[in-house]
Amino acid sequence: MEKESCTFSYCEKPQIVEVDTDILIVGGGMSACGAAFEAVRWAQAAEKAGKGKIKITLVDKAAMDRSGAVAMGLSAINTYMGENDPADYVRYVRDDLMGIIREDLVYDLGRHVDDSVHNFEDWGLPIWKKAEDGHTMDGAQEAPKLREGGKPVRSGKWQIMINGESYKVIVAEAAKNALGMDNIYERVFIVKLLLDEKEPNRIAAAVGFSVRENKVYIFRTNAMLLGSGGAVNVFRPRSVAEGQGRAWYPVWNSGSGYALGIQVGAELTMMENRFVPARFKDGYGPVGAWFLFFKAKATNAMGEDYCVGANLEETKKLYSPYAEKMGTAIRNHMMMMDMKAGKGPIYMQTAEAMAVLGKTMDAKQLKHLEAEAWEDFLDMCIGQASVWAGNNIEPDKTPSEIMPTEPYLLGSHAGCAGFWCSGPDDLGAPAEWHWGYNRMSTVKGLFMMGDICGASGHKFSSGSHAEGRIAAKSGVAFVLDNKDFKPTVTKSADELAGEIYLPYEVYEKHKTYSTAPEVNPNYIKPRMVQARLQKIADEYFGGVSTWYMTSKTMLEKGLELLTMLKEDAAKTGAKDLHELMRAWENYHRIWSIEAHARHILFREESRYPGYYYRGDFLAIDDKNWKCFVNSKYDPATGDWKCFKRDYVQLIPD
Ligand code: SFD
Ligand code: AMP
Repeated sequence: MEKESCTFSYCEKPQIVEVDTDILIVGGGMSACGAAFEAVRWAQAAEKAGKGKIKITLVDKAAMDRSGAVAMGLSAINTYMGENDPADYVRYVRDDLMGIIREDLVYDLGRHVDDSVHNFEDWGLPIWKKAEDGHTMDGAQEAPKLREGGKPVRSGKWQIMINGESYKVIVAEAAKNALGMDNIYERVFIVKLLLDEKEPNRIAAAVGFSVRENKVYIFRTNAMLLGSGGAVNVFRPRSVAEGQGRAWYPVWNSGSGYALGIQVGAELTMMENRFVPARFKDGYGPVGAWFLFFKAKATNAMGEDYCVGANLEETKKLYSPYAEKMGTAIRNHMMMMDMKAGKGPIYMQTAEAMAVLGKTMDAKQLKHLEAEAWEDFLDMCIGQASVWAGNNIEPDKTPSEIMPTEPYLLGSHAGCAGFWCSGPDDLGAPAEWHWGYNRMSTVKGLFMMGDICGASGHKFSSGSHAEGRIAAKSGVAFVLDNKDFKPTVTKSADELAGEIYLPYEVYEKHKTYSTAPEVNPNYIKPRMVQARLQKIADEYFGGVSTWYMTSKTMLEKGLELLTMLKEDAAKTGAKDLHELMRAWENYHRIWSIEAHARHILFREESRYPGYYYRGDFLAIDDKNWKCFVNSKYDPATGDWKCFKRDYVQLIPD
């Protein structure tokens, strides 16, 4: 078929908006909000010191108040050090992520994260506190702030409870106040990044389009802070038909974070990793508060703990010494053992847990406990509360089903897929782990934060915010050191706009060829691309339909099918701006899943049982694979290379 191009002969030509800035923050989520807040502080200090003005601009595909993973709110902050030692945090993250993390990045985060949490409280986030007599007070009750010595209610060693329905609104407000709305572009979807024309491997610009107006944006920048999240809906979700918008990871994080960086050649690390959370069935409600705060047990249908006895002994045979650490992947693995043996459904024993807690409570406290159980969902996953209501589930009377979800790609929860970034230089890390600016990727001037900064999971909301601040501080330093840089973009504004609007043009050109424009031999609709992508990923790369199982032969076949999907996806037809966004989201998903599959193929072992399995290498093989798997796409040649980098343990056991 002829190659399509956009000359705006069929679709309306957009207005082109060009913005010149010193720092461009891409994303408006937790890390981007942290970056905005911190960048302004350092820029103001630099200006006061006579170093000139630094312009900071933020662009988000959505509205910051409710964009990203924290849109619906959260009921816990999962990373708060308090009385704990950041070195212990490193041990915890290392154990949970099967032994391979960048300990410099994780330690660095641990030593900075609490200040973000203290700020959240100052900005109005209600944090639960322990009263003198040890009872739990929710955030509405009068109590000293954390900064003033107030004791948080810990659900686990690292997690604290909050009344967090408005968490994102509060954090976004602080970022917006710092930056000023004139410097913020909401509902502008970034499609691709551009390298500088004159200086090799140097970031220069980002281009995108408004999802509401007929406008294309070109942001030329000196430094860029990328925080546009991980990837959902790359694998076929468990939910079907009209429920398909439901997933655990936010449906609007479509792999842009990965795709944008990969395309300009930033080095990736641990992209073979993924996250398969155990969640309340169908509503995807969180389990952490139930396990940690309510002390509930998860069992098989016979009421047996699936993480002990024969299951554990079997698991040790393949996955020792990691099995014994009982991390997230290992717990999943043993749950799946029972599910595959027909011992499901798996239940969270909510009623038992509440009965135990209720033993020491009076009627009023019991009512409060029940409210807390509902609030855990209402604060962060309203759909799950609806599932409870719709299925007549009263948590104090009935257990609830849990299940492993479809896989997601991310690096800030119990996952670590992302970019290889420069770390701090004061923690004794190998010299090749820091190349000048903290959190800068291997592309000069391009910084990574939150879900897409790799090999450093368990940052969560607070840690992503803190990481945004770390990246912003070094981003400002970078700009001050490179003041004279003038970004140069090779392509003209019209060419760039034509590339972005191509799916629109394709649709307009051919739409009358068939009676129903939805079915047309000249283009493929975004929905169809997505269905095909999800089917390939699910069936060949280890999704739910194969119980997360894949192998060399399956991966190779899937990658072959992906190549053909890419060819067809280049002929996507988009009927409006919304579908144009859907088209580009799909391209970003395809880049993300390709990186994922290539990494799994390269790592010849099953490092993350419970997340995915290589049937041809079912065990963990520390002798050959206790190392990072990194990769790099070369934008000049189109080659993609995977290679090993040494893992170095910095914090002793
Ligand atoms: O229940 C573009 N997380 C939890 N953290 C906690 O501390 N406590 C919890 O309770 C948490 N839980 C939880 C969590 C995540 C999810 C998905 C759920 C539940 C359902 C983790 C944190 O939320 C997470 O670590 C951070 O939010 C990560 O921050 P960041 O900045 O990496 O991603 P983001 O916040 O999702 O923001 C992404 C932004 O990018 C924008 N964007 N903008 C422009 N152009 C494009 N092409 C773009 N693509 C994306 C988005 O709009 C958004 O602004 S629980 O599991 O434990
Ligand atoms: P979740 O609700 O599953 O996202 O978990 C919230 C927090 O609790 C995260 O820090 C998890 O790592 C942790 N967590 C969840 N389940 C368990 C468990 N069974 N044991 C220990 N930690 C858990």
